[in-house]
Amino acid sequence: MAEILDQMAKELFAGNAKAVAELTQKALDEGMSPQEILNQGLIKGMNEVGVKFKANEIYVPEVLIAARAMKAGMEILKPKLAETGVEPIAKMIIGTVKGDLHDIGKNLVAMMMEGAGFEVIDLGIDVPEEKFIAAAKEKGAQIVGMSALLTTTMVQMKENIRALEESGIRDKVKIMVGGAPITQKFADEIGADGYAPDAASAVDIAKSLLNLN
Ligand code: B1M
Repeated sequence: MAEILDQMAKELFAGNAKAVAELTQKALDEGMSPQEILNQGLIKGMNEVGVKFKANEIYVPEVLIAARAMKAGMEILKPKLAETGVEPIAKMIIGTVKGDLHDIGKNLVAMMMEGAGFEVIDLGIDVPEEKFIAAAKEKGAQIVGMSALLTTTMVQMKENIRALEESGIRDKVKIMVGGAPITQKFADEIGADGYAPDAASAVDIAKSLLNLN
């Protein structure tokens, strides 16, 4: 039984979406629980992707291909997870800030977070502060993630944090920021709770912010 899951993790790491989908279905057919398939197959494979990506042993294209394979497995698993009432480890909303259209890095972060068991609500690009606030309230998110790639839009993060404070939900969420021009120093200056330089570290930071490590 465990062999299927090991194989699934390997195929996911290799970015073989078709094989991951087939193995996910096979594991379900053989009576494995959706939770077990998620944790020991899909998340295990994605964790390995995160480790290698952080160590510069694989790069963005490989991560994107692995993420697509993860998605293929998740499409089969998601309805079963819903049926069995398996809860995500936490909820995160994420978006690229107002005025900014870059989303490759943000999408990678979202995929890695999903791969780690978070429910991710992706608000897309060019997201105004009202949308971050409304989504955080409506979804009951524990983490608000913001991405910016331009020096002209990174300042919008500060505006968003101010707006979250004014809306009264600042203390109910952890705010995480990232993107090429963002630094730990900038994150501290604007009052964010966490900063991650890459998608794999984003998972570690998010977990530590929520004491899930
Ligand atoms: Co644009 N662009 N771009 N661009 N673009 C940059 C960012 C730029 C550095 C290129 C350059 O001049 N050398 C420059 C910014 C300069 C600056 O601000 N100092 C720039 C510019 C100027 C522009 C335009 C203004 C160009 C123009 O029209 N004159 C324009 C702006 C549009 C807008 O946003 N309003 C523009 C447009 C575009 C495209 C649409 C053509 C395209 C985006 C396509 C898309 O995203 N769908 C694009 C691209 C592709 C780039 C470059 C080439 C690549 C960005 C990228 O995807 N990197 C970029 C130059 C470069 O970086 N080499 C550039 C790969 C990605 C995986 O990395 O996004 O850093 P990154 O994400 C990483 C980490 O940062 C981190 O994890 C990710 C994965 O490890 N991370 C987080 C990201 N978000 C996070 C959130 C977190 C945690 C970690 O927590 C929530």
